Amino acid sequence: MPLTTRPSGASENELSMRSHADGLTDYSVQGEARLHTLDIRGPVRYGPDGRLHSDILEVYAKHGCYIFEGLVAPDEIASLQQDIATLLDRAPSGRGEPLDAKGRPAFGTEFAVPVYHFIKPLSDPWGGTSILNGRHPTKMAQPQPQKGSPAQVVHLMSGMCQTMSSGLELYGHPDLLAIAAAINGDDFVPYNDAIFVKLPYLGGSVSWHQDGVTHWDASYWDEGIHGFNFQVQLYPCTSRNCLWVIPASHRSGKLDIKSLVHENGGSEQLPGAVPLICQPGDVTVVNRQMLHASFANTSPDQRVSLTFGFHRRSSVLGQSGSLSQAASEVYDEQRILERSAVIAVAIDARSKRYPEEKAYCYRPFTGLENDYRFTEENIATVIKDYNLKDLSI
Ligand SMILES: O=C(O)CCC(=O)C(=O)O
Repeated sequence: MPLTTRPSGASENELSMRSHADGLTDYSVQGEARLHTLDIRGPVRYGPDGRLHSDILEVYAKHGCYIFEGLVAPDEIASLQQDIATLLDRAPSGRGEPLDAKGRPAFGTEFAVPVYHFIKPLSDPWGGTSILNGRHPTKMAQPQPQKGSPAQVVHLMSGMCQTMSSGLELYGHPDLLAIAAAINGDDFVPYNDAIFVKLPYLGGSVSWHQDGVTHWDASYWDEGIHGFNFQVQLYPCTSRNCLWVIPASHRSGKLDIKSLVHENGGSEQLPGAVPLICQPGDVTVVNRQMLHASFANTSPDQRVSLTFGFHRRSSVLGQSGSLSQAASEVYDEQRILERSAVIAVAIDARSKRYPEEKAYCYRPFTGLENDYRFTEENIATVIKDYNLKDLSI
C-alpha cells in the first residue's frame, strides 16, 4: 500500500514527511510517464479564423485539460511573483491577527471577503468535511510538519483583481480571454478566483473532487456545463507539488469518489491520474468536472497557482448561489453584468500597462468600453469587493 495512505490503525501523526514523500515516488514516476503519452501541451495557436486552433479544442474536449506553454511572458510573471511576495510578506501573522509577522498592520483588512485563508501545515482543510458543499468526500493523508514549523500557513489568497495590480492586468490577458471565448462562447462569464499557495514542506493538500455543484442531474447536462479553471503558474510545478487530474473524467458525470478511494484499497493515489507539470508562465486549463487533487507539499519546491475560471453564460443565468454563497442569491442579468464588468475594467487596466498589445474585445461590453475604463470611480464601484459577486455554480 502506498505510504501516502495512512496505515490502518495508525494515527495521522505517525506519518512523517519523509514517508509521505517516499510514498509518492512510484506514483509520480508512473504519472509522469502517463503524462508524456498524452498530447496535452503546447503553445497557444490560432486557426485561420483567428480563434483558438480547433486541434487544441479537440484535445481539450477529449481529455478535459490542456497546458498552454509559456503563455504569460517572463516580465509579467516577474511582476506577479513580486506582488505575491508582497502579499505573503504582509499577511496577518495568523488567522484573525491584526498585524503581520513584522508587526505592521496586516494587508487587506478593508475587503469584505478575507484575503488570506490559513491552514495547519501539510493538512487537508476540506477533505471529509461538509465545507464547499461537501465536494471533497475523502481526506488526504496529513503528514507531520517538521519541528519548528509555523502553526498556520497561507493556503489560499482571494481577490487577485483587487489585491495586486498585476492580478487585475492578468485578468484582461487577451490570449486567456480568447481561450475562454473559444471554450465557453463569446458571451462567457466569470466564475471566481483563488491563489493556491503551496509553500515548501508546509503546503496543504486538496483532496479529490469535481468542482461543479449545480447541473449534474439536469437532463441537458453535458461535459462543458460547469466551465473550466485556468491556473497561471508562477514557479515550476513538479509531480510533488502540482495539481493531479484524471484525464477524460469530465465526461463521466458525477463520480462516487468515496467508492473510488475504497476500491483503491483506501489509497488516495487514484489510478490513471497525471500530474500537470509546468514551467513558470505555463497556464493550465482544467474542466471543472475533472476529478482533480493535489497532495501535501512535502517537497522543497513552492507552487503558486493563480486560479480563475469562466463559464458559459447559459450555465449561470438564473442559477442560485452555491458553494459558499447563500442559495437566495440569484444570478440574473444584472448580477452577471456587475461581475463580468471586472473583465471590462481589467482589459482597460491591461491596455494601460501593455499599450503595444492588442486588447481583447469582450463582446458583452462592446460599445460600453468608455463606461468601464480603469478609473478611480470604477475601482470603487466595480473592482472593490467584486468577489462578493462571484458566479459559483
Ligand atoms: O491547485 C490546487 O492544488 C487545487 C486546485 C483546485 O482544486 C481547484 O482549482 O478546484
